[in-house]
Amino acid sequence: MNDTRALSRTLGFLVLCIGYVAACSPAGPTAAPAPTPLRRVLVPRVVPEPASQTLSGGDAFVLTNSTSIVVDAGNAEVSRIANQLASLLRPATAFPVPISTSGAGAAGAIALRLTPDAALGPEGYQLTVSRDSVRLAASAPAGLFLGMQTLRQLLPPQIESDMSLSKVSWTVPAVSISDRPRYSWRGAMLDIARHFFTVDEIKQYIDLLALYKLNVLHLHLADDQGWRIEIKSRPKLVGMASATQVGGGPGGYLTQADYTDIVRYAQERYFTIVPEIDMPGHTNAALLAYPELSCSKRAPHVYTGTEVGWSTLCANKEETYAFVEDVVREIAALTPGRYFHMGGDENPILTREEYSKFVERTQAIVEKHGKHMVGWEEISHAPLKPTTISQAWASDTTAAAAVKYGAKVLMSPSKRAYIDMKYDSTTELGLTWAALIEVRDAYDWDPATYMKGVTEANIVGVEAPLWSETVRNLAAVQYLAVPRLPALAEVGWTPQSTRNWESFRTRIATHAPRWNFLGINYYRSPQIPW
Ligand code: TNX
Repeated sequence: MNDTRALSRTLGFLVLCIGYVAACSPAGPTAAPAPTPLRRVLVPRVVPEPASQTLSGGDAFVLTNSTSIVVDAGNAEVSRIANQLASLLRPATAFPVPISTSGAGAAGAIALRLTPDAALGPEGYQLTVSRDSVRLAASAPAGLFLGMQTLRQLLPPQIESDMSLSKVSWTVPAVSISDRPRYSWRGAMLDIARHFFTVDEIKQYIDLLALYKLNVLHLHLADDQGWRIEIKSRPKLVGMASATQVGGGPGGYLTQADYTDIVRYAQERYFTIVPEIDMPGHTNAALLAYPELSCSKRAPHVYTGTEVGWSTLCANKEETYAFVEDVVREIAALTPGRYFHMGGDENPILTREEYSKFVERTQAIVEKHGKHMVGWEEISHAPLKPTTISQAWASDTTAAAAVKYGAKVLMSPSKRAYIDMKYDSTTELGLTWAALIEVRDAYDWDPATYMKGVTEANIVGVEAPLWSETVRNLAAVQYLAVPRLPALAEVGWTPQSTRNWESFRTRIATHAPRWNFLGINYYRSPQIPW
């Protein structure tokens, strides 16, 4: 942990002690006559809101020095999740939290169990907390991992501290939760092309997304300003093409080993990595390395500005498809997830026919390498396979065109889900071309009715893109993402009928102390009762 993160965690603790007198007082929360902090501790605070939950009203479970985690013997994956939970609980509590495999009852313990239950689906879970035990059950490991995030949020925010805090009462309210997501794709996109982000920064972003039960990280790996992933058969891509970024900084790229490391980290958190190589537009960096892929005779130049829609691969050259083949083959081989994103956005240079031909041939290459294609909504100008996913960002006509091919739609409407937009006119970071997006704008919309011709059955999920023209470091990423990303996470997870802005704004307010402990920079929206 670096010093600034440690410092911000310590500051988080101090802020918390001011806001939550009861939780920090030497006598613990029950002794101090502090009704406001106590009430705050007890209000529901889980984000995204579970599909169904009941506060039993009984005594809370209290984590103590003798609390253990119990798992069934013989399942290494469940044991790994138990270890993740123990690693979450140990630093702040300083309790040993041993893990045991014992068939016997789980009195006084946290039990993690796989039990087949079709109603829960692959990501659902059941969490039952009473004074005597915490029982977390799911039909698949992903459900246990997601349920663990709920348990985490039910604990006091101090649980996120990496210093031990001896005066906290580690209670979990007595609840019964049965939960599963609305959509199977709950994503965030990080643009590491406009500004480069390191492996460690990407992992820290995954950690934040995991807290809100997202399960897809889409990496935008190439654009005009930089190429960000090593392709062994195309070595020039990691020369000059990767050594630039917006504003002229040094750029950078992920080696294949780096990418594999991210994929593994993501898998351990039940995330799918969706790699995007934006083509045929947004390809100036690729053309710097391989100018023969251009239709134009002019030599490409390093580009560090932020204009879009001016570069393209040549759709009429066979060399272009040999290049696409090399890139897709190598990235597909490194990617266990089912998808390859080919970009496809903003290309006014190619004719409709040329563009369409490029998309169709790329789609065939992607399928040949065992993946399904994803592309920004413009791809529906070409005939799409039903296995292809169109990422809707602007127009209902284009989204509806994808539906006509039987393709599914991933909802990223720029006026709601583009977290690179400013919150209001005073926000320093961010862009404004789509909208100013306050937290309520990000929260208050229904994917199933947002676009004409796109209904619930056509939608795979919701994704929050974070383009990085103005975003230079992780603190900036966090500021734009929080609290809009938790808002969009709830759009993607919670049934529409259960969602409610008033409830969201009070629940998310209780997360600020947690973010302080985690060292997460966030926007103090005036819409939230902090
Ligand atoms: C549009 S929307 C883009 C990106 C920019 C972004 C900035 C879309 C598919 N493409 O190239 O980075 O706006 O908000």
